[in-house]
Amino acid sequence: PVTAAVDFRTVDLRGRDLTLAALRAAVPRAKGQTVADAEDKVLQIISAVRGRGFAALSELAERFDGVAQEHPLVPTEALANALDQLDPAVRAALEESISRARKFADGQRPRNVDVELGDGAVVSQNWVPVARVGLYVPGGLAVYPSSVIMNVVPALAAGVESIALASPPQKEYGGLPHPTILAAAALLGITEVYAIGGAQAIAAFAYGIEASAAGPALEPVDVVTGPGNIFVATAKRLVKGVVGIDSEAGTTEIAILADDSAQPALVAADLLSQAEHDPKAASVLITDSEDLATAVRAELALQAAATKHAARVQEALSGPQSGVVLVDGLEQGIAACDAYAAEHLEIMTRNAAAVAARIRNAGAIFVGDYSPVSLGDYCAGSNHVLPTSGTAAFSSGLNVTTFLRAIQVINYSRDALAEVSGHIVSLSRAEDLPAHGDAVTARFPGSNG
Ligand code: HSO
Ligand code: ZN
Repeated sequence: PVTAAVDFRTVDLRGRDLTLAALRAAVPRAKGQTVADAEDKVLQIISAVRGRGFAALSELAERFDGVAQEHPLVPTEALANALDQLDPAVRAALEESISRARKFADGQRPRNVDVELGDGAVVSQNWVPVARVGLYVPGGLAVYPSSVIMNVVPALAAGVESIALASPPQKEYGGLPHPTILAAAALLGITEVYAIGGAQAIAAFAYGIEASAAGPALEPVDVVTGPGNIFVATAKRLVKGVVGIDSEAGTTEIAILADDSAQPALVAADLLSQAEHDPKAASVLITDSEDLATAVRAELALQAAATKHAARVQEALSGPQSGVVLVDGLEQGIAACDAYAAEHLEIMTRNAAAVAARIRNAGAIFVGDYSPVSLGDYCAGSNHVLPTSGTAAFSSGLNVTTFLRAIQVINYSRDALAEVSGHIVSLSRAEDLPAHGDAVTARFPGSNG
């Protein structure tokens, strides 16, 4: 059989008692491809878009996408046409994906709470959607109608009223985003779609663009979400604070924690599936079984030779960001998973659900032989916009709360305020802010508080 030259390297952690920081440094991860590296270029793009609006966007569309563009708004007829011409099998699949994503998103909506802290002393927490969001759907090496669903469905479930979508212009489609992306947007009832790529889309959403001779304004948004390459992830980091963002969802990663009970062909197929996204994609196997590692390597060589995007896959699997991490056993395996904090983590061990319950850091966890990452990419109901490059240690995948704020509402009666007024006065004196106390005592003239 034909095999591909895949250089899937080994990191051997066995017998080493490493601190968390040392473990983090030891697990495979791309160096020199960090957000900081892209920062200069992205800052230039952001300032061009802020300074010169649609004119800058059309120059960038020319430079990066090779298309001539006056205004990036996609005409509504183009959306309707794309839906008309959509392959029925793809339409059915998108509809199933939307229906599962909707059910799960609706189930996630957090409940408002009212807590009575004393007689007439009520504090509430209300979840309120942001008014307007900008959702990014990448282009690049593949077409991602599934990412339209992953962005739009939780925003709709949160109750966001104004939704704009952007995706790179495609030369072969007359400068519009890919027709399947337009069709997915139309299926979800989204009408404000822009042909804008990469960092420039994030900048346009964050700062907005005023109306001009080129066409109508692009109103600024409150939250920007969506996956993308390193430039998109960097742009999101740079506009954070001006707008809210989801997580840093950059180049894709899969880690698999497996023991000797795992099936090598399935482990290899899953590692390969995410390597297909990008030559910089990361595929990591964490195992205590040398036999499994050997068998997976052989499978990777076979499968990587036969797959459609063989060159991309071989580059990804052979890069420094991919490889096998050999561990002493389950405990060290779990520690390695937490240190790596994968975007996607598959558990292919005995008692997979119990092992999964012990993982602290991951964007999403896929349990057992029948929950591959591809299921989550398209049709599980879960979201595929997830934190990458270790940011899962502190951030979450896209979900309904990404588009909500928790607003606390304070409602005390006269008597309820009187009950704590002395404490407020004491604390205001302790902080040398006596006017704070005065604001309370002013409500009770004649009493000696
Ligand atoms: N695995 C990607 C999402 C995706 N895969 C879209 C296929 N299409 C990042 O989670
Ligand atoms: Zn994928």
